[in-house]
Amino acid sequence: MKCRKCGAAAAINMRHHRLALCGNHFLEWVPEQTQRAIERYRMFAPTDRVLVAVSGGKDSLGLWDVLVRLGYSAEGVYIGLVIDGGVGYSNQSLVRCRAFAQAHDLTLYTVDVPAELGAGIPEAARLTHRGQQKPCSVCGLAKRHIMNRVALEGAFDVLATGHNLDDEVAVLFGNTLAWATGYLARQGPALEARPGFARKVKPFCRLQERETAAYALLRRIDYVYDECPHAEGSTNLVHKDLLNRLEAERPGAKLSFYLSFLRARESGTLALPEAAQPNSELHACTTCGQPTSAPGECTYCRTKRRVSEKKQAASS
Ligand code: Q46
Ligand code: ZN
Ligand code: ZN
Repeated sequence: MKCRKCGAAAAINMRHHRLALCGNHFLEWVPEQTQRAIERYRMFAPTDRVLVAVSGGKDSLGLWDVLVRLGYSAEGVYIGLVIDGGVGYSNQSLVRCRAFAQAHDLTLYTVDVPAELGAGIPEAARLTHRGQQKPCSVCGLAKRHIMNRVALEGAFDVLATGHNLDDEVAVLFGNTLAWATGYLARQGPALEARPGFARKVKPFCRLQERETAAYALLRRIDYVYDECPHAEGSTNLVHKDLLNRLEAERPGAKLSFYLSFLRARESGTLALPEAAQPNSELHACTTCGQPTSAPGECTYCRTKRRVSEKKQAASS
């Protein structure tokens, strides 16, 4: 297989694009594709300040690298979840993020979840019974809350995450199976800012996971290979596996499913009920001030309060 641009040996063959490229041309292609997505979905302008949520994985560090190469002002935020006591997965993630920021002379904000929430993620889930089998619900809640806070406090124009096509399609597939119209109405490459909520974008949404992995490898980005141990056995991974099998049989199925969905919604062919649109009636949390759907405290602050109460009860 030869590179379509220069005829050298191809480093990657992207069957769904009918495109094979050598390493050098692939390293040009990824930023070009990212820039196209940024423009197509009006994610942000060249002068905007971007906050990239980094986990130490290939997608988020790859995205940070691409944005910097494209000339954007991009700073990073790392949220220390303390998934496994901070010794294995979590610690390795922070080490990789710090090393990347240092090597490229970039600013990295780090937030320590136990210091914020009163406990690491698995412990908080256990104490609040929010994670009967998995701590992912508390984890998602804490990540959304903290990322939003850092983006707003730092007056960033936009918060960027490294979600790739495989992530987006798996979520779309899950939401479609459940006909979760509320989630379908909100899923997309760019989520507008609302009072108290930062604008959120996913510039890698049209790149497959194997492409972001190839990019990170070819750029020699030192990233964490392991997934979070709690991801194992999740419905999301089952959907990813199914979709990979479909893609192997029908190259382009994933991209077409995702882009057709976005086009149908954009054109109004797929009319999602108004009621499913983001709730316009939001209240400021009485403790932290972030928006919440019901008057009083937001779910994050309630969780934090319960963690503290449980810990106090256990120590007395
Ligand atoms: S939600 Fe769950 Fe992830 Fe949090 S606990 Fe791990 S698997 S990191 S995307
Ligand atoms: Zn080439
Ligand atoms: Zn709150």
